[in-house]
Amino acid sequence: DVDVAALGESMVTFLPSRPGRLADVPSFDRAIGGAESNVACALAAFGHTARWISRVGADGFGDHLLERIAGYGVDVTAVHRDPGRPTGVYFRTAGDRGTGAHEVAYYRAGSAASAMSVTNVDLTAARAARVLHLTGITAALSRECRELLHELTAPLPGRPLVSFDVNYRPGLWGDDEDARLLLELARRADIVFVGADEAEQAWGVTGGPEAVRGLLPEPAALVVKQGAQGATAFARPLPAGGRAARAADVPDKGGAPSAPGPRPGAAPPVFVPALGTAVVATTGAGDAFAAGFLSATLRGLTVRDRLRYGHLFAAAALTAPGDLAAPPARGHADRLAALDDDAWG
Ligand code: KDG
Repeated sequence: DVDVAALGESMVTFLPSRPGRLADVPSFDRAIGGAESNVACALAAFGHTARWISRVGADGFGDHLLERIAGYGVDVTAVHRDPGRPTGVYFRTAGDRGTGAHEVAYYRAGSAASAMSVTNVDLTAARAARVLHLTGITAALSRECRELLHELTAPLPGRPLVSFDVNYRPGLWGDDEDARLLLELARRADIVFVGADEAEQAWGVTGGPEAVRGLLPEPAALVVKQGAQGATAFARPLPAGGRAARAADVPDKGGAPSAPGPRPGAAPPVFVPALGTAVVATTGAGDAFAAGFLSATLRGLTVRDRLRYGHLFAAAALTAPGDLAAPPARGHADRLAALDDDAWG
């Protein structure tokens, strides 16, 4: 089994050569994007075994995605080529300096990945992992993709730990099923990531992390990201059947052991402030955060340290213009994560 399998659509991304409206940008630089492969790439670059599962077109952009993602050390052998459908692409503008707001133009309707289904995706490869990472973006792509997520989040014995990043993209949803579907999927997961702003937009929750937990009491770990402020996690011991939970019982150096099985009762909130970072682009920061948190989860670290690794990975992504940044070097991250609370931030 790999440490993490991540399933979802990736696209060739076109980053603007200069700031301004999409209508005015004269040229673009090619990069790659895709929330789930971003997580797989960051984890592989940090030394974990990671697999990306998807479909791409039998075209040059599909070649490019496979080559770049494999270049991070990610196993791409479960990615299928579809000769009948193209690889998706998207264009974006530079974020506004103050708010980070940017325009995005997707060209992904009818893409190879949007046709992912329970019959044309390697479910065995998805399940042969300690953690299976999924996002709400996939739910917005097609009915077949929704069925696939439903299948992969079914509460079967021995399933991998399911990690779910809500990743609410209002522009991708063509119907008004978004709030219900995203909530249903989040409730079936073991680890959930959601921005406080997304929870408000998707579900109308305004009361902060505690209010989000009220809506999502089931997942063993819920992480509510609060932008530049920090993030709050509510984490119970992970389910005993989950493969990551068994591995987490063997802490690596510096990590506190986690208890072996689920324990009833409410998990107290743990807040960790974000690192002060000069932001270049926010795209991909949430994926990096998830990768850092999952890395620390796989290593059996404490809730505080899982959040710290999330912030450390996110800080690296915030300072890069594209989606993907190299995660911090392992030894450096370990030293920063071990700082006293007073020195952190
Ligand atoms: O999190 C970054 C992603 O949003 C970006 O890579 C594009 O996956 C993407 C999407 O579907 O929005």
